[in-house]
Amino acid sequence: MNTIFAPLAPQSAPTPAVERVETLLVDLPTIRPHKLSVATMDGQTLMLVKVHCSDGITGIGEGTTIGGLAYGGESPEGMKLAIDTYFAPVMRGQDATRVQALMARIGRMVKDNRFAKNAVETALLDAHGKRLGLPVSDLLGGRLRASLPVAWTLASGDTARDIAEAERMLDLRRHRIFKLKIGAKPLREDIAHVAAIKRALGDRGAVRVDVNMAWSETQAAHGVAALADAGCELVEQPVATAAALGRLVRRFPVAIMADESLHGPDSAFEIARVKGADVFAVKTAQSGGLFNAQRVAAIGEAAGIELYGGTMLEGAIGTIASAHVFATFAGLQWGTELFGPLLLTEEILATPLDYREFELRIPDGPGLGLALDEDRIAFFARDRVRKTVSIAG
Ligand code: MUC
Ligand code: MG
Repeated sequence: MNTIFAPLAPQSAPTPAVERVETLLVDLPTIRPHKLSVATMDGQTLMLVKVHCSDGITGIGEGTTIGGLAYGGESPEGMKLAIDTYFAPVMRGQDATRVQALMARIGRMVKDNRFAKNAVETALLDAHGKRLGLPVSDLLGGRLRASLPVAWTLASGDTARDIAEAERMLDLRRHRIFKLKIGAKPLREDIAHVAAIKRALGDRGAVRVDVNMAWSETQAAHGVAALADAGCELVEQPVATAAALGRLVRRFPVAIMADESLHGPDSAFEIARVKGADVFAVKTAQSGGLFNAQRVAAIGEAAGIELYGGTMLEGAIGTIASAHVFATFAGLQWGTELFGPLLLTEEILATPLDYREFELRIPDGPGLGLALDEDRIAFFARDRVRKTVSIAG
């Protein structure tokens, strides 16, 4: 054979690799103080991560917490530091198309840091979806629904104000499920607050509560019974420990939901093993990523535990990443609380999210299906020099 004219092996495109990982903190105000038993929030900090790939594609992810370190072991500032210092060197030069393999590599070098891992995995999946022209939900097996029911959290700290807020949400046809944050006040006051709101809303609105672990088991024994009498249909994490939560599940017919005690697949398995909750509040950040959130849901479903799509009050990016995941759950009996962006005064997307008829529509474009308003993000970014407009005259 004439070697000079031997056909060349077909040239395949080089495998897209991670080129650069960029992080930034974006501080946004909330529409009103948001009062939880652990903290009062006047604003939210989004830790945004951009993964720039060698094929010119950039994926974006988000990490948020509630009240800095008041809710859990990670903060936006800590996530940024962990990603810049420890994740980025492990990611640079690696195949950007093998998301699970890259997350496993990160997992070998970085322990814990579930929220930061979730942010990075979101960015990798966003990039890969854009590369393939597929929504993230397709990368996760495909969506079972086009939109998700969304609860609203009443947490102004004032009963009359909360009732007025709920009425406005009903009028707007934006929310008809209301989650009340309690646990900061004496039990008797909290119960009166819940009962007054349920009385005002009647059958027009479902009422649930989140105690954020504030009660002891004996307080919870009184509290859960009184809440059931007041018409509350779901009690989220009334006590801190998984063991006490499991005992309450056996004691009361009202549904008890695990939130803070659910830290990904291992804890999901432990709770499922003892049937320690009626409902799982699945959160992508608490689970340590989108794939892990699917694993938590699968464990819950296998154990007969019902599902709810939770939030860490993420902005638009984290919210839509969660929506892509929750859309793949077969059972989502308690809907979701993906209202985070609506708690913020500022829009950071070129096209706002579509909340209507009590549901959030899941974007169907490639990746997360979102376009950022980069000027607004730059404006609200921490430590950025603000652009000022000088008026000549
Ligand atoms: C939590 O504990 O569930 C969800 C809604 C809200 O207001 O706070 C979060 C966190
Ligand atoms: Mg909760």
